[in-house]
Amino acid sequence: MNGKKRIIFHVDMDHFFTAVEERQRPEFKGNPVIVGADPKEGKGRGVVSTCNYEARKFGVESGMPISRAWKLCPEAVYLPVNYELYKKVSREIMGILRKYADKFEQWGIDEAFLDVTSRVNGCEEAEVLAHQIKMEILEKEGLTCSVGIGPNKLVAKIASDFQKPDGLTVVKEEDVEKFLAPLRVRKLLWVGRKTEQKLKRIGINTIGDLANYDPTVLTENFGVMGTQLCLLAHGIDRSEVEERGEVKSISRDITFEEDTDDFEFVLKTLDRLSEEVHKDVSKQNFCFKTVTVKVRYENFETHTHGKTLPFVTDRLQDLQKTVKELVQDYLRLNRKIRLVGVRVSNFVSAEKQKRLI
Ligand code: TTP
Ligand code: MG
Repeated sequence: MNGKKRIIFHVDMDHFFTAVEERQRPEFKGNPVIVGADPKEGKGRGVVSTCNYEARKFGVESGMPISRAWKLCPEAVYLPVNYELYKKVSREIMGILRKYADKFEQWGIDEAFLDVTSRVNGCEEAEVLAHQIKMEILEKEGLTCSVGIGPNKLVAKIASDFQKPDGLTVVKEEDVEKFLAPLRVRKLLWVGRKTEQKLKRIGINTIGDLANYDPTVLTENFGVMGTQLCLLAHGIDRSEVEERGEVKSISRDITFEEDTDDFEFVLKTLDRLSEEVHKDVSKQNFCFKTVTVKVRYENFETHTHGKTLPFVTDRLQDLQKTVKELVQDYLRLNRKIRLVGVRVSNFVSAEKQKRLI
């Protein structure tokens, strides 16, 4: 770090699962919507995954037994969890966010940290950038999010939760302690229900109470965690935004309606799968280096064959040409094929790639 003050964003989608559902079915908008287990008219056994803000007015919340949600709000629209769909939307959103950051870290399905230090000068510019991000997500995905801006991950994360939905909260370094002081200790990362109870017993309810508490007593009571808690309460967090390479590969498989030895057809299918994979890769702003094909014969014997290119690319032609090359050996065997698949991996973000050139 060159001494420049860090500027970190935390972006968190608003009522994510239900927002995606409402996007698919606009007629639900304005009504309470709950995604989770089947309520079975109050006899269901699972939990609420999430609910929209209309349902929250009735006291419904994530993690609550679905039977309790039914009691609180029987008139809500209840929907099952369509995880594949949310994951797909999540990947697209992460693709948008990734290009705005020097360093990017996905945190759960609908959240991410962005280190934007080199992209802006000061908090005003950071705020403009955050508006731009919110706008792009709204235009491209039709979804709102809340953004927190702070000098570190801890403060950014708490800030994104401060005004929800569709919020934007900026906390300057000099205002950190004032911002945190009135909030419940539970808001701090790593403070779970148990620690919260223990802190309560010694009279600590807010982050301010914790910041003012004698650090030696905290260490006596909580060990190493006591010291950590003390730092957090003062808004100190030096952890870096870490590139985790969350998405390791993107692939598509298809099982033929009937086992086939029509190799023209197999090649055409692989071309189509490559197009689909390529679409996903582009959406996420990735370049790739490794291409793998999968072939399953009629007796379920399955083979994969991969190749790492001598260059990084984001071009469909490169993908299709490599897939053709890789599959040749399997086609020569004249055996009936049941399934084929295409996978790309070894990603570099396209932004980074541009900077490297
Ligand atoms: P959150 O970001 O915690 O919640 P949210 O996006 O629904 O609402 P908010 O506007 O307050 O951010 O979680 C993201 C998604 O993760 C959420 O839409 C559903 C899922 N989830 C569960 O399945 N179970 C849970 O207990 C929680 C907290 C979330
Ligand atoms: Mg969320």
